[in-house]
Amino acid sequence: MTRKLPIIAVATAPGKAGVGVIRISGPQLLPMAEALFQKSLAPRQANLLTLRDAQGASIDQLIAIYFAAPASFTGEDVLELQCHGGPQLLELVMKRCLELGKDRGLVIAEPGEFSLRAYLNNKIDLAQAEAIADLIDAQSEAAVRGAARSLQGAFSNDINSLIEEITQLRILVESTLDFPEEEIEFLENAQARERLGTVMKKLRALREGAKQGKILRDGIQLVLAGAPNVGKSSLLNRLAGEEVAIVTPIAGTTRDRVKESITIGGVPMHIIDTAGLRETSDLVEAKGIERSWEAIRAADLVIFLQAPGASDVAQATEVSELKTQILKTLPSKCPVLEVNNKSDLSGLPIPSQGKNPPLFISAKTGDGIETLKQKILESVGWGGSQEGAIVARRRHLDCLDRAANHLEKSQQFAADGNISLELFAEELRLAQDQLGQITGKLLPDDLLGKIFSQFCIGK
Ligand SMILES: Nc1nc2c(ncn2[C@@H]2O[C@H](COP(=O)(O)OP(=O)(O)OP(=O)(O)O)[C@@H](O)[C@H]2O)c(=O)[nH]1
Ligand SMILES: [Mg+2]
Repeated sequence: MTRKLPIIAVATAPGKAGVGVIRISGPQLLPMAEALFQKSLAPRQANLLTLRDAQGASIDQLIAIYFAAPASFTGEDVLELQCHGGPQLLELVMKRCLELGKDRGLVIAEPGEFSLRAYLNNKIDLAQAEAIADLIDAQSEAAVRGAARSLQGAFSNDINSLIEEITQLRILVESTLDFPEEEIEFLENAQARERLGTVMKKLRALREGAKQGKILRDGIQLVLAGAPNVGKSSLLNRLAGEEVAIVTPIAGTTRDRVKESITIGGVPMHIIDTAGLRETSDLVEAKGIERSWEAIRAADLVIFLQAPGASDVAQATEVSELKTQILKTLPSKCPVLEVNNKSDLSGLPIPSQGKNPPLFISAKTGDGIETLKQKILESVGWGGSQEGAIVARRRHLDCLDRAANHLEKSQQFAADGNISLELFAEELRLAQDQLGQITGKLLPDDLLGKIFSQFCIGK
């Protein structure tokens, strides 16, 4: 994990391009860099140079920039080669570098190893390293901006200031642990409960922001489910703005899941159209329906689509049975939006009843689709504001949840009749550890390996 050998990788995407960048990082790189070009390299300057093979034949004319440690991305010496962007050419350049760097132990970098080194050399913290990967993987403009904010440290700063506040509280508490008879007095004098209350409030706000950040990063798995022929595929096509799925008047048209990614209000949505749910003796359709249930089991949001025709009693019962079955299958906390399609057919004005009027749309005419989009965003808890948004991961949310649990426990140990300063302080410490895991201050080594191995090579 913490090897000290110099590493090399192509930093740009595979394929043909005007420019392809190769990056080398390691301790004391300058002699190797100068041996490559047989020229001295001025640090932090663009050097236009020719790279030659062992026989002296030119491989490429390129721009080399040398960054001396610690003023580089990884905190080590870094050599960046901006070559012409041909895959074969980059391979040749890599080969030549590996040849000349052999004595120094130059090896090909593992996925995420450059970012890992930046993290280990304290150039960035873990949340920022994750933000680099998220910036590159961002699926919408809002996600790009959120990842950039996290990379600049917006999320880490909030976490760090919370850790600092907990530290101050711990210092106060631990300094009075030796005087147990004064526990109540201490809590009051130090305004410990109020301060804890403030920390908890800030943590809640941070969690809310991180929840939004996870939606921005991962998007939403939105499953369109319902009986055959209600217009699921038509709705997918309407939302996607193109004919992605086959639509016919025949019930049972969609046999397999059809997936399309779009953005709604800046939020990435992975929409999954499924086979209509019904009893069937057709083997292929039955397999498709099993896949519909699988999609429902993994959904972040399900749209349960219905259409007119359910007015006769038998069908109405079927619809309500289907609804019950869907509700039973969903992951816990996964919201369901009940939507009535084909509003153009019924010819009725769209009714509005109470707080949550039923949603009526027409996939055919586009009626009600804008309202549906708003409802989709509301259902998944999207706050609507992208200002100041960051990106966050499940890992961050889990740490914030665990930290909140510890703070709640510490609050219990500060409650009248149950005061224990020792346990109060211990829960504060545990909450702080959880927050520290987000920025990587306290992180088990195996987890570190897991996080960075998900990066791509050259990052
Ligand atoms: N009038 C009207 N017809 C619609 C609307 N939406 C879909 N349809 C029609 O309803 C029929 C079924 O539509 P699909 O989108 O294939 O329905 P589905 O739910 O995907 O059906 P399966 O794949 O069989 O489960 C087609 O003939 C569509 O043209 C709508 O809003 N209004
Ligand atoms: Mg369909």
